[in-house]
Amino acid sequence: FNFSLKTLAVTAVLLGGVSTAQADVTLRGASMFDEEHAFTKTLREFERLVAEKYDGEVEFDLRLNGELGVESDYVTYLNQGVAVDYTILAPSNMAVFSESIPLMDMPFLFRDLEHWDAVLSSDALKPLEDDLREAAGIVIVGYHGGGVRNLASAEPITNMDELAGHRMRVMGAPIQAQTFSAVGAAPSAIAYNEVYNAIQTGVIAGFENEAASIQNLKFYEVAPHVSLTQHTITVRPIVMSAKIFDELPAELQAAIMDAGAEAGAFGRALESGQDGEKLQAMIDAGQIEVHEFEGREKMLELVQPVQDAYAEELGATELLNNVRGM
Ligand code: MAV
Repeated sequence: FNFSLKTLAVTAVLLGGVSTAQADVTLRGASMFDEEHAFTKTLREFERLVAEKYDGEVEFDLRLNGELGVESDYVTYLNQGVAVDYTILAPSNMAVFSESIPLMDMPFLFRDLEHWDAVLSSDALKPLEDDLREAAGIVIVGYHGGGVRNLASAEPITNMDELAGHRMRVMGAPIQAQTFSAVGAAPSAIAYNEVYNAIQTGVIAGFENEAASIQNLKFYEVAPHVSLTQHTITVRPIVMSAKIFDELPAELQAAIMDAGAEAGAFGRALESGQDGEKLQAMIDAGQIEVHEFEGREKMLELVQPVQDAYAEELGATELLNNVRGM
Protein backbone atom coordinates (compact mmCIF):
# COMPACT_ATOMS: atom_id res chain seq x y z
CA PHE A 1 0.00 0.00 0.00
CA ASN A 2 2.78 2.31 1.06
CA PHE A 3 4.72 1.46 -2.04
CA SER A 4 1.91 2.23 -4.49
CA LEU A 5 1.25 5.57 -2.83
CA LYS A 6 4.85 6.54 -3.50
CA THR A 7 4.51 5.41 -7.10
CA LEU A 8 1.45 7.55 -7.47
CA ALA A 9 3.27 10.59 -6.14
CA VAL A 10 6.16 10.06 -8.53
CA THR A 11 3.81 9.62 -11.47
CA ALA A 12 2.04 12.85 -10.60
CA VAL A 13 5.32 14.75 -10.55
CA LEU A 14 6.30 13.29 -13.89
CA LEU A 15 2.97 14.12 -15.44
CA GLY A 16 3.30 17.63 -14.12
CA GLY A 17 6.65 17.90 -15.85
CA VAL A 18 5.28 16.62 -19.11
CA SER A 19 2.32 18.95 -19.20
CA THR A 20 4.53 21.98 -18.50
CA ALA A 21 6.75 20.96 -21.40
CA GLN A 22 3.69 20.72 -23.64
CA ALA A 23 2.66 24.26 -22.78
CA ASP A 24 5.85 25.45 -24.50
CA VAL A 25 4.99 26.02 -28.12
CA THR A 26 7.33 25.62 -31.07
CA LEU A 27 6.13 26.99 -34.37
CA ARG A 28 7.76 26.08 -37.64
CA GLY A 29 8.06 28.63 -40.44
CA ALA A 30 9.18 28.53 -44.04
CA SER A 31 10.86 30.95 -46.43
CA MET A 32 11.98 30.31 -50.00
CA PHE A 33 14.83 32.78 -49.48
CA ASP A 34 17.92 33.43 -47.33
CA GLU A 35 18.26 35.87 -44.39
CA GLU A 36 18.78 38.81 -46.78
CA HIS A 37 15.35 38.72 -48.42
CA ALA A 38 12.56 41.01 -47.18
CA PHE A 39 10.23 38.02 -46.59
CA THR A 40 12.73 36.41 -44.22
CA LYS A 41 13.42 39.70 -42.45
CA THR A 42 9.69 40.24 -41.97
CA LEU A 43 9.23 36.72 -40.58
CA ARG A 44 12.15 37.34 -38.18
CA GLU A 45 10.51 40.58 -37.04
CA PHE A 46 7.23 38.70 -36.58
CA GLU A 47 8.99 36.12 -34.37
CA ARG A 48 10.68 38.83 -32.32
CA LEU A 49 7.42 40.68 -31.78
CA VAL A 50 5.44 37.57 -30.80
CA ALA A 51 8.07 36.63 -28.23
CA GLU A 52 8.05 40.19 -26.90
CA LYS A 53 4.27 40.39 -26.63
CA TYR A 54 3.63 36.93 -25.18
CA ASP A 55 4.28 36.07 -21.54
CA GLY A 56 4.60 32.32 -22.08
CA GLU A 57 7.29 30.33 -23.83
CA VAL A 58 7.25 30.22 -27.61
CA GLU A 59 9.97 29.09 -29.98
CA PHE A 60 10.39 29.50 -33.70
CA ASP A 61 12.02 27.15 -36.14
CA LEU A 62 12.22 29.02 -39.46
CA ARG A 63 13.45 26.93 -42.39
CA LEU A 64 15.08 28.98 -45.13
CA ASN A 65 16.21 28.64 -48.75
CA GLY A 66 13.21 26.60 -49.86
CA GLU A 67 14.16 23.70 -47.57
CA LEU A 68 10.44 22.96 -47.19
CA GLY A 69 9.61 23.66 -50.84
CA VAL A 70 7.91 26.61 -52.51
CA GLU A 71 4.75 28.55 -51.70
CA SER A 72 2.47 26.18 -53.61
CA ASP A 73 3.71 23.45 -51.22
CA TYR A 74 3.34 25.62 -48.11
CA VAL A 75 -0.33 26.25 -48.93
CA THR A 76 -1.10 22.54 -48.76
CA TYR A 77 0.86 22.18 -45.51
CA LEU A 78 -0.96 25.10 -43.89
CA ASN A 79 -4.29 23.72 -45.00
CA GLN A 80 -3.52 20.33 -43.48
CA GLY A 81 -1.83 21.73 -40.37
CA VAL A 82 1.41 19.83 -41.03
CA ALA A 83 5.07 20.80 -41.59
CA VAL A 84 4.60 24.59 -41.87
CA ASP A 85 2.79 26.71 -39.27
CA TYR A 86 3.59 30.23 -40.53
CA THR A 87 4.99 31.85 -43.66
CA ILE A 88 4.41 34.61 -46.22
CA LEU A 89 2.42 33.74 -49.32
CA ALA A 90 1.41 35.24 -52.62
CA PRO A 91 -2.41 35.13 -52.71
CA SER A 92 -2.17 33.82 -56.28
CA ASN A 93 -0.46 30.73 -54.91
CA MET A 94 -3.51 29.96 -52.75
CA ALA A 95 -6.03 29.76 -55.60
CA VAL A 96 -6.39 25.98 -55.30
CA PHE A 97 -8.16 26.49 -51.98
CA SER A 98 -9.84 29.87 -52.40
CA GLU A 99 -10.92 31.25 -55.78
CA SER A 100 -11.37 34.75 -54.44
CA ILE A 101 -8.08 35.34 -52.61
CA PRO A 102 -6.03 36.05 -55.80
CA LEU A 103 -8.14 39.16 -56.35
CA MET A 104 -5.95 40.98 -53.84
CA ASP A 105 -2.77 40.48 -55.88
CA MET A 106 -4.06 40.59 -59.42
CA PRO A 107 -2.02 42.76 -61.80
CA PHE A 108 -3.09 46.39 -62.24
CA LEU A 109 -5.23 46.42 -59.10
CA PHE A 110 -3.37 49.35 -57.53
CA ARG A 111 -2.64 52.69 -59.21
CA ASP A 112 0.43 53.44 -57.10
CA LEU A 113 2.01 52.88 -53.68
CA GLU A 114 -0.29 55.39 -52.04
CA HIS A 115 -3.37 53.54 -53.29
CA TRP A 116 -1.88 50.18 -52.26
CA ASP A 117 -1.15 51.55 -48.80
CA ALA A 118 -4.64 52.97 -48.40
CA VAL A 119 -6.24 49.62 -49.32
CA LEU A 120 -3.99 47.60 -47.01
CA SER A 121 -4.62 49.99 -44.13
CA SER A 122 -8.39 49.62 -44.56
CA ASP A 123 -10.62 46.59 -44.01
CA ALA A 124 -11.63 46.45 -47.70
CA LEU A 125 -10.07 43.00 -48.13
CA LYS A 126 -11.72 41.47 -45.05
CA PRO A 127 -14.28 39.38 -47.02
CA LEU A 128 -11.39 37.75 -48.91
CA GLU A 129 -9.65 36.97 -45.59
CA ASP A 130 -12.84 35.38 -44.28
CA ASP A 131 -13.18 33.22 -47.37
CA LEU A 132 -9.57 32.13 -47.05
CA ARG A 133 -10.03 31.05 -43.44
CA GLU A 134 -13.21 29.21 -44.27
CA ALA A 135 -12.17 27.58 -47.54
CA ALA A 136 -8.44 27.07 -47.00
CA GLY A 137 -7.98 26.93 -43.24
CA ILE A 138 -5.45 29.74 -43.48
CA VAL A 139 -5.41 32.77 -41.19
CA ILE A 140 -4.01 36.11 -42.37
CA VAL A 141 -2.22 37.76 -39.45
CA GLY A 142 -0.69 40.71 -41.31
CA TYR A 143 0.26 42.11 -44.70
CA HIS A 144 3.76 42.18 -46.09
CA GLY A 145 4.43 43.18 -49.73
CA GLY A 146 5.45 46.28 -51.63
CA GLY A 147 7.61 44.85 -54.39
CA VAL A 148 6.85 46.01 -57.93
CA ARG A 149 6.58 43.21 -60.47
CA ASN A 150 8.06 43.60 -63.95
CA LEU A 151 8.70 41.24 -66.84
CA ALA A 152 12.08 39.51 -66.66
CA SER A 153 13.12 37.67 -69.77
CA ALA A 154 15.93 36.23 -71.84
CA GLU A 155 15.37 38.91 -74.53
CA PRO A 156 14.07 42.47 -74.13
CA ILE A 157 10.29 42.97 -74.28
CA THR A 158 9.72 46.68 -74.91
CA ASN A 159 6.29 47.01 -76.51
CA MET A 160 2.97 45.25 -77.18
CA ASP A 161 4.29 43.68 -80.41
CA GLU A 162 7.18 42.04 -78.59
CA LEU A 163 4.81 40.95 -75.84
CA ALA A 164 2.54 39.20 -78.37
CA GLY A 165 2.97 35.44 -78.01
CA HIS A 166 5.67 35.86 -75.33
CA ARG A 167 6.00 32.50 -73.56
CA MET A 168 6.09 33.45 -69.91
CA ARG A 169 5.55 31.80 -66.56
CA VAL A 170 2.78 33.07 -64.29
CA MET A 171 1.63 32.07 -60.80
CA GLY A 172 -0.99 29.33 -60.48
CA ALA A 173 -4.17 31.44 -60.14
CA PRO A 174 -6.37 31.46 -63.27
CA ILE A 175 -6.70 35.27 -63.06
CA GLN A 176 -2.93 35.56 -63.62
CA ALA A 177 -3.04 33.54 -66.84
CA GLN A 178 -6.20 35.35 -67.97
CA THR A 179 -4.55 38.72 -67.40
CA PHE A 180 -1.43 37.95 -69.40
CA SER A 181 -3.45 36.25 -72.16
CA ALA A 182 -5.57 39.38 -72.44
CA VAL A 183 -2.48 41.47 -73.19
CA GLY A 184 -1.41 39.03 -75.89
CA ALA A 185 1.26 36.97 -74.10
CA ALA A 186 1.31 33.16 -73.91
CA PRO A 187 1.35 32.46 -70.17
CA SER A 188 1.77 29.11 -68.47
CA ALA A 189 1.58 28.27 -64.77
CA ILE A 190 4.86 26.67 -63.72
CA ALA A 191 6.06 25.96 -60.18
CA TYR A 192 8.41 28.66 -58.92
CA ASN A 193 11.28 26.25 -58.35
CA GLU A 194 11.13 25.16 -62.00
CA VAL A 195 11.21 28.65 -63.51
CA TYR A 196 14.99 29.07 -63.62
CA ASN A 197 15.47 25.80 -65.51
CA ALA A 198 12.51 26.38 -67.78
CA ILE A 199 14.01 29.69 -68.93
CA GLN A 200 17.50 28.24 -69.19
CA THR A 201 16.33 25.39 -71.40
CA GLY A 202 14.08 27.64 -73.49
CA VAL A 203 10.80 26.02 -72.42
CA ILE A 204 9.68 29.57 -71.63
CA ALA A 205 11.20 32.91 -72.55
CA GLY A 206 10.69 34.65 -69.22
CA PHE A 207 8.48 35.35 -66.24
CA GLU A 208 7.44 38.29 -64.06
CA ASN A 209 8.72 39.09 -60.57
CA GLU A 210 9.83 41.75 -58.13
CA ALA A 211 13.42 42.98 -57.66
CA ALA A 212 13.99 41.38 -54.24
CA SER A 213 13.29 37.89 -55.57
CA ILE A 214 15.03 38.30 -58.94
CA GLN A 215 18.12 39.26 -56.95
CA ASN A 216 17.86 36.72 -54.11
CA LEU A 217 17.33 33.69 -56.34
CA LYS A 218 19.68 34.95 -59.09
CA PHE A 219 17.02 34.84 -61.80
CA TYR A 220 19.04 37.53 -63.62
CA GLU A 221 21.42 34.78 -64.72
CA VAL A 222 18.79 33.46 -67.13
CA ALA A 223 16.43 36.46 -67.43
CA PRO A 224 18.65 39.57 -67.46
CA HIS A 225 16.19 41.82 -69.35
CA VAL A 226 13.81 43.60 -67.02
CA SER A 227 10.97 45.45 -68.79
CA LEU A 228 9.30 48.09 -66.66
CA THR A 229 5.67 47.08 -67.05
CA GLN A 230 5.22 47.73 -63.32
CA HIS A 231 2.04 45.72 -63.49
CA THR A 232 1.74 44.64 -59.86
CA ILE A 233 2.49 46.07 -56.44
CA THR A 234 2.69 42.95 -54.33
CA VAL A 235 0.38 42.04 -51.45
CA ARG A 236 1.94 39.24 -49.41
CA PRO A 237 -0.02 38.11 -46.37
CA ILE A 238 1.79 36.72 -43.34
CA VAL A 239 -0.24 33.59 -42.72
CA MET A 240 -0.76 30.80 -40.22
CA SER A 241 -2.42 27.43 -40.39
CA ALA A 242 -5.86 27.77 -38.78
CA LYS A 243 -5.56 24.20 -37.45
CA ILE A 244 -2.47 25.25 -35.49
CA PHE A 245 -3.64 28.78 -34.62
CA ASP A 246 -6.95 27.60 -33.16
CA GLU A 247 -5.14 25.28 -30.73
CA LEU A 248 -2.93 28.00 -29.27
CA PRO A 249 -3.62 29.74 -25.95
CA ALA A 250 -5.78 32.86 -26.39
CA GLU A 251 -2.98 35.17 -25.17
CA LEU A 252 -0.63 33.75 -27.78
CA GLN A 253 -3.26 34.17 -30.51
CA ALA A 254 -3.66 37.80 -29.51
CA ALA A 255 0.13 38.33 -29.50
CA ILE A 256 0.34 36.76 -32.98
CA MET A 257 -2.35 39.04 -34.43
CA ASP A 258 -0.66 42.15 -32.99
CA ALA A 259 2.78 41.01 -34.08
CA GLY A 260 1.48 40.16 -37.56
CA ALA A 261 0.08 43.64 -38.08
CA GLU A 262 3.29 45.29 -36.88
CA ALA A 263 5.65 42.96 -38.71
CA GLY A 264 3.61 43.49 -41.89
CA ALA A 265 3.96 47.27 -41.63
CA PHE A 266 7.70 46.84 -41.01
CA GLY A 267 8.02 44.53 -44.02
CA ARG A 268 5.98 46.71 -46.38
CA ALA A 269 8.14 49.72 -45.62
CA LEU A 270 11.25 47.58 -46.05
CA GLU A 271 10.39 45.94 -49.37
CA SER A 272 8.75 48.96 -51.02
CA GLY A 273 11.68 51.13 -49.88
CA GLN A 274 14.27 48.69 -51.23
CA ASP A 275 12.64 47.96 -54.55
CA GLY A 276 14.32 50.70 -56.60
CA GLU A 277 17.64 50.20 -54.81
CA LYS A 278 17.66 46.52 -55.60
CA LEU A 279 16.98 47.15 -59.29
CA GLN A 280 19.80 49.70 -59.31
CA ALA A 281 22.16 47.34 -57.50
CA MET A 282 21.56 44.69 -60.17
CA ILE A 283 22.10 47.25 -62.94
CA ASP A 284 25.34 48.42 -61.30
CA ALA A 285 26.55 44.86 -60.94
CA GLY A 286 25.90 44.26 -64.64
CA GLN A 287 23.34 41.59 -63.78
CA ILE A 288 20.33 43.14 -65.50
CA GLU A 289 19.49 45.56 -68.27
CA VAL A 290 16.37 47.60 -67.68
CA HIS A 291 14.03 48.58 -70.54
CA GLU A 292 11.15 51.02 -70.68
CA PHE A 293 7.92 49.38 -71.78
CA GLU A 294 5.73 51.26 -74.25
CA GLY A 295 2.13 50.19 -73.85
CA ARG A 296 1.42 50.02 -70.18
CA GLU A 297 -1.75 52.06 -70.77
CA LYS A 298 -2.85 49.62 -73.44
CA MET A 299 -2.25 46.71 -71.05
CA LEU A 300 -4.38 48.35 -68.41
CA GLU A 301 -7.19 48.90 -70.91
CA LEU A 302 -7.12 45.25 -72.00
CA VAL A 303 -6.96 43.92 -68.44
CA GLN A 304 -9.80 45.85 -66.83
CA PRO A 305 -12.63 43.83 -68.43
CA VAL A 306 -10.89 40.64 -67.28
CA GLN A 307 -10.83 41.95 -63.72
CA ASP A 308 -14.49 42.95 -63.98
CA ALA A 309 -15.53 39.51 -65.20
CA TYR A 310 -13.51 37.74 -62.50
CA ALA A 311 -15.01 39.88 -59.74
CA GLU A 312 -18.50 39.40 -61.11
CA GLU A 313 -18.08 35.64 -61.17
CA LEU A 314 -17.03 35.75 -57.51
CA GLY A 315 -19.83 38.09 -56.54
CA ALA A 316 -17.11 40.59 -55.57
CA THR A 317 -17.99 43.46 -57.90
CA GLU A 318 -18.75 45.77 -54.99
CA LEU A 319 -15.47 44.88 -53.29
CA LEU A 320 -13.50 45.57 -56.48
CA ASN A 321 -15.27 48.89 -57.05
CA ASN A 322 -14.66 49.80 -53.44
CA VAL A 323 -10.91 49.07 -53.81
CA ARG A 324 -10.71 50.97 -57.11
CA GLY A 325 -12.48 53.93 -55.58
CA MET A 326 -10.10 54.30 -52.63
C1 MAV B 1 8.21 36.12 -55.57
O1 MAV B 1 9.27 35.37 -55.15
C2 MAV B 1 7.27 36.38 -54.40
O2 MAV B 1 6.34 37.35 -54.78
C3 MAV B 1 6.55 35.12 -54.00
O3 MAV B 1 5.57 35.41 -53.04
C4 MAV B 1 5.90 34.45 -55.19
O4 MAV B 1 5.42 33.19 -54.83
C5 MAV B 1 6.89 34.26 -56.31
O5 MAV B 1 7.51 35.47 -56.64
C6 MAV B 1 6.20 33.67 -57.54
O6 MAV B 1 6.18 34.31 -58.57
O7 MAV B 1 5.64 32.57 -57.42
